[in-house]
Amino acid sequence: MASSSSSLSRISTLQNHISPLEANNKLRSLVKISPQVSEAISSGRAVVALESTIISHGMPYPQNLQTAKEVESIVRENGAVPATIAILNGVPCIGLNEEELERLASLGKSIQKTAGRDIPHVVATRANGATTVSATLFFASMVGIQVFVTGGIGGVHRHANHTMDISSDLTALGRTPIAVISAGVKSILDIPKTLEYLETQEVYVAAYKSDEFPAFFTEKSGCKAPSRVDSPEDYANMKLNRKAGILFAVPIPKQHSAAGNLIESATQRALTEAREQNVTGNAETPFLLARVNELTGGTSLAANCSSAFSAGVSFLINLKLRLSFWT
Ligand code: PSU
Ligand code: MN
Repeated sequence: MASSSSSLSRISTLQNHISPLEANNKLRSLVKISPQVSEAISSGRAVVALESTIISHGMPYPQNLQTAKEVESIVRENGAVPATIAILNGVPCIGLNEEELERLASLGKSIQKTAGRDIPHVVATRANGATTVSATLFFASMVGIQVFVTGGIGGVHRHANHTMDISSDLTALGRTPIAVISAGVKSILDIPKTLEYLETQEVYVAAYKSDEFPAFFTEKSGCKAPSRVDSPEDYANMKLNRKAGILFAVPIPKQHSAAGNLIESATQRALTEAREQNVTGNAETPFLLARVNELTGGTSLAANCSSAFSAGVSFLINLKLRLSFWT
């Protein structure tokens, strides 16, 4: 059905004859919001955006499906509505049903990793796309969702001084006023440079109950957090009407943090392999995540993803209970 001529006419409808504003309106009209998310948005209930590349490319099947379901149920148990975001057959979907989640998880890396720049292509060719943090921020802000929970965000890659590889997650955060809650940045990336770049992008960064910025698997990265938030009350004085995003880094609970040294040596080895095998661009993060997982025993790390998620979710649920943050 999706012949190349119909794909081309879809591209021309989307891009050729209309202004950028009209193109965004057109894209908005293609978006499908699930009944639960739509009801929650219109009645002002809490909605939490969740990305889908972490499901397709960040973890192996079936742990990915299990984690995705667990995260959704944690959000639900706390009275909020989860909105996992992905593009299915060219339709940007805000909120997935069980069957769609299963499809996304089992497709794994065969689904296209979709950052912000890839959205027009995936939509126009009616492809399936798993949204990264940058693309998820775009759709979440389009429908008015204010909070987004994920595991680890993309950042400045090691050797970025040679490769210029800096995740578009950081620039998207710089222009999207959404609060992203994550377990920090994995040490597959250059964490000090990532923090510098977030500063350049005017992203407010705070660690929760810690002076140090966390490194996803471990509570500490060796970098001081730009600021610290100890309670939701601390956060209450902040105004959300800025143009840039906010990054809350919630350290993984102590009992779940895996041995830092083991992960660091696996990371070093995975980075060497990536260079030897000439893995670059958007293939690098999934390659490194998979190799570090393999080298450190897989399942235990996949389980850690859900602990890190839980930490993020409990932080924002706390926020919701104590502040009228959601409306
Ligand atoms: N880091 C992780 N887990 C992930 C990702 C990053 O620890 O799953 C995924 C996220 O979807 C993130 C994306 O938005 O990778 C960043 O990819 P890149 O480095 O190609 O920009
Ligand atoms: Mn990149």
